[in-house]
Amino acid sequence: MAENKTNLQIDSGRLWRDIHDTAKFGGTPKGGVKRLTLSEEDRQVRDWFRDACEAAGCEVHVDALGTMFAIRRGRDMTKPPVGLGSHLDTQPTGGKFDGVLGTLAALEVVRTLNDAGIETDVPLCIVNWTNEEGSRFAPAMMASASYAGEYTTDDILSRRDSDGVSVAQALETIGYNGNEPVGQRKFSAFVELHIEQGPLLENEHKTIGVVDRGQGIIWYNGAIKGFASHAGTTPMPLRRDALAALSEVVVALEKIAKDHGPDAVGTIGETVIENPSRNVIAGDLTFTAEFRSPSSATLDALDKALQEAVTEISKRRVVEIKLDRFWRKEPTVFDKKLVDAVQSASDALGYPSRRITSGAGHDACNLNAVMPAAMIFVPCKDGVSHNELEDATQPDCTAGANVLLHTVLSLAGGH
Ligand code: HGY
Ligand code: MN
Ligand code: MN
Repeated sequence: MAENKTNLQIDSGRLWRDIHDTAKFGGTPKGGVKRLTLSEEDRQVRDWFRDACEAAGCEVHVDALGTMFAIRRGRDMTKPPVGLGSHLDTQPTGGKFDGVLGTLAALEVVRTLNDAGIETDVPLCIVNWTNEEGSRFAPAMMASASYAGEYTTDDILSRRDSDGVSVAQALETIGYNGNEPVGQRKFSAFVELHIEQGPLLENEHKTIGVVDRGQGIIWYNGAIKGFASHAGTTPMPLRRDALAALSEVVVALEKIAKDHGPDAVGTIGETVIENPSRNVIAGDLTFTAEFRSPSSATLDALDKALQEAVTEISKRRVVEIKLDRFWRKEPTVFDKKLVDAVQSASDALGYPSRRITSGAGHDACNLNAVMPAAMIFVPCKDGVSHNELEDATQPDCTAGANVLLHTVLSLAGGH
């Protein structure tokens, strides 16, 4: 492992500027970022990112799902690169840091090595993974899941958003329908820097989270078929009210998550009532639901309990409730050697750190199935994320990028 030149540090002001400059692509009046995957705003930030990587001497390639790979040459180009990066798409009420920090910090690592005239033994590859968020197109972490072989490219290209636009059409519209086969580009390792999106690091005054595990996730698409009828003339006992049924499902899911202890969370994030009207009892609606836990057995128990609750509510309320469990991601245990490399880099730089499980899903969680992967967390204000209030400090972002720099140097050999 090349000695850690801990006096080598990233350019904090440049990274901070990039984070705030790119926030204008999809910037919202409240200071957040709305940059749904493969949208016009995503195209703008992708173009900015491509130009910045090329200006830093990288060669940029795009695969069939629009994932961007920026290669920095190393001494031995026959060796697989060390990968670093994250995602640039955001939630509808996203912030400036989720995904962006890890992608721009990867660019900053390359710029810092350029400035220091450091050549690495093996190449580096900065990656911007398409559709990490899973908000416009499901599932989340879609492109890295395909890269890891969980889905075929054609399956993902055919996924549609709520307006019926397919991934293939959206890629073509923004000009990022690359020709490189998904999964062709191999890596020796992948390291992702990300805000924690939770409160632990901030509460414990830790600068670095050395991520050793990631929660497992189950996603459902739900539908309830009741009977639309007049809000004024239908007696309460005769109603087959889809929205009242959903409200029971929401409360049941919340109770199930709470009953399964601190290592379980559950959410119903979306619902759409078909032909809603204030004086019509809701007949048909769709909804989404999810569970997460670091334990696979707990995920099984959560799923079973929800299926039972839905069956009981459906019978009692005489409505049809369909629950399609269409995505399950097993809990992640990151590569021990790589996690230790992150720990050593953080220790060498003197940052207070702790081991931590990721509550959120990340591309690195998918990649860990096909290569050694690890993550670095930094605190975010009040642990808030997926909210326009999302915030982080320049010193913490700088510390995370420095740990990324030295972890990558230890893996890629820097001289
Ligand atoms: O859902 C997640 O955990 C990630 O933010 N896409
Ligand atoms: Mn993210
Ligand atoms: Mn996110």
